[in-house]
Amino acid sequence: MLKLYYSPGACSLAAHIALCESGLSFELEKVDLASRRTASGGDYLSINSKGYVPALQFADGSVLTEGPAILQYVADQNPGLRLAPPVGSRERYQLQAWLNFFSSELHKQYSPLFNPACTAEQRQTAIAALERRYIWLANELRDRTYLVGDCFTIADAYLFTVNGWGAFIGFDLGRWPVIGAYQQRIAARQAVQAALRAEGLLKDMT
Ligand SMILES: N[C@@H](CCC(=O)N[C@@H](CS)C(=O)NCC(=O)O)C(=O)O
Repeated sequence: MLKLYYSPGACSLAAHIALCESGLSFELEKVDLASRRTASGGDYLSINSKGYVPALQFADGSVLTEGPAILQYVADQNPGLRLAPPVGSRERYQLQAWLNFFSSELHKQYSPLFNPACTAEQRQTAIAALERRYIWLANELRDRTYLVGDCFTIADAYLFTVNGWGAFIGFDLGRWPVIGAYQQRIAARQAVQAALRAEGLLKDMT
C-alpha cells in the first residue's frame, strides 16, 4: 500500500488531499520535523534523506519525493477523475506552470516566516514578495472557480494548502476576498475535509 509521510498542515497536506480525492488506498505516517523521527520511531532521513515532507513510499519500499511530482503521480493513477489534465495536453503544462509557481514563488516565500531565526528585515522582504504574488493571483482568480479548466485539480490542492499558512504567520489574506471565497470553495470538498480531519486540523466535526 502507498504510505504518505506528512506533518500536519505542512505542504504534505496537498498530497494528502490528492490521495483522498483519488480514491487510492493509502496509509499515513506523521513525521516530527524537528527530530526527523517518524511516529513509529523510525529515522525519517532513511526514508527521505532530504529530511523534509512529503514523501510517498510505494509497496516495494521505494520512495518518491517533491510535492509536485507526488501530486502528479497520484493524479495519474486515476485519469478519469481529472485531478490533472492528460499528459501531453496543453492544459497539463498549464497545471505544471501553476505547481511551479506555487512551489517557487509562494511556498518558498512563506518558509522564512516560519523560521524563528528570521530577522525583521528578512521577514519584510518575504512579506513584500508574497504581497506582489497575491496581488497577481487574486486577479487571476477573479473569473475562475478552479485553477485549471472547469474542475478541481491537484493545483487547487497545493494552493489551498499554501494559502492556509497565512493565518499562522500573520499574513492577512482577508485583503483579497476572492482568495477567501476560493479557500471556502476548496475547503467544502469532502476529500479536503477528510484530509484536514485526519491531520487534526478540524476542531470538531462530530
Ligand atoms: N521542495 C520540497 C519542499 C518541501 C518542504 O518545504 N517541506 C517542508 C514542510 S512545508 C518541510 O518539511 N520542512 C522541514 C525541513 O525542511 O526540514 C517539496 O516541494 O516537496
